[in-house]
Amino acid sequence: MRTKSIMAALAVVILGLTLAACGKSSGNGGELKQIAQQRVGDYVVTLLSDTGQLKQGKNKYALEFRKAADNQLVDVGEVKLSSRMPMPGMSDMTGGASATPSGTPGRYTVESDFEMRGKWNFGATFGNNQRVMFPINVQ
Ligand SMILES: [Cu+2]
Repeated sequence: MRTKSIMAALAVVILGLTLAACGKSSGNGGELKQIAQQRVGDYVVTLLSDTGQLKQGKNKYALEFRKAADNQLVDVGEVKLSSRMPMPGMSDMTGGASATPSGTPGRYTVESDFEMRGKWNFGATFGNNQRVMFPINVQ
């Protein structure tokens, strides 16, 4: 009787540890959901996050560059970001945004701050001065 309940408790602990381990690995190159995608010249540029959404405030997510021809990740050198929200009757609101190489060529880690919910224009300049612009709905 007692042994059984100890075994049951152990099983719960082991299951918990397994789930925790899975949760950790998925945050780093695991299952990411697409937020938005644009084709620019020979590139397909994709924004990805754990949830597939961006929320008000600070966000950490991924920006990927692939060659359209073979869908393989491709390094594009330095990536510069701009994050602006058009405000009626006022100058645009801007949000800080930076992209750093993630260690996987073609994949960058983005940190940005969206002060308000609503529609933002999220832009990236990369490679040979190519530009991509994503209209994003921040939740
Ligand atoms: Cu605003």
